[in-house]
Amino acid sequence: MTLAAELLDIATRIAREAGDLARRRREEGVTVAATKSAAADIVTAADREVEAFVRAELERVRPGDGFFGEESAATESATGVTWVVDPIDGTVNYAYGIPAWAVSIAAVEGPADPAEWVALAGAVYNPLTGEMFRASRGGGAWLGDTRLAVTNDVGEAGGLVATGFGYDPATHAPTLAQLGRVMPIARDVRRIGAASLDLASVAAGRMDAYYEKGTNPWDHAAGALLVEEAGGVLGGAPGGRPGKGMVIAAGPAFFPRLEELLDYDR
Ligand code: LIP
Repeated sequence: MTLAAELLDIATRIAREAGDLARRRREEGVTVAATKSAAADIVTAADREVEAFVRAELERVRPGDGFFGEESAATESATGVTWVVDPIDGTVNYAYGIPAWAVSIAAVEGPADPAEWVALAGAVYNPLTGEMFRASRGGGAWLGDTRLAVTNDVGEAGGLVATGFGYDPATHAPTLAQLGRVMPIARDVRRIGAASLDLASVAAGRMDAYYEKGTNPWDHAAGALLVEEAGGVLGGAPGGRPGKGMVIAAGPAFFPRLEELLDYDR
């Protein structure tokens, strides 16, 4: 078994257990534990508990690996492998009871700078639909037994484009200006509220493209590998064309049309 396949098995098992834990906690009710960058940027008690569970499991089965999660301090890797974890991606959906949130777990190799990471394995699990999206480097992207492939020719109607809006009010005006530029080439626009599911949707051909400014590695590391392994093109994420601040993902024909309308830095 290759290292990537081994890491994917671990990511998949832990994502399933973590997602099921988060689902059970949701059934008991939601406790908002804190806010982060803005009042709207919330952390629930379940975010913290699920991240602690994932972290402890990874430490047990892969001692020495690094950890880079949304809710706790990062640790450096002694093995070259780092786990990039969002225990509940789509926390606002989770809190409101909207069934679009996921556990996102990626294993990456590389130095401390996330821009230089190479993702080896990634799992994105939506416990409410039971869908486990998974990919390993060179091993393809999968949903169950179905190998995933991005869409390519979007035709005259334009692409179905997913996006997101950051919590920082200073970014809202430029974000809306970018959206205005994209609309003419979009069939329609979706805002799902969980970056990992947006990227998994592009990998699965359910969306033609996704872009968002201001996501963090834990939001996009696993999903970016899904897109790459499904034949998509990436910008601004590990494995993608250089660009910081914005992630862009689409099929090979649609990607350049979208990229030329967007600005990675704004
Ligand atoms: C969220 C994303 C969402 C994005 C938010 C945030 P969280 O992750 O997935 O789509 O627009 O900025 O990063 O905070 O719910 O894990």
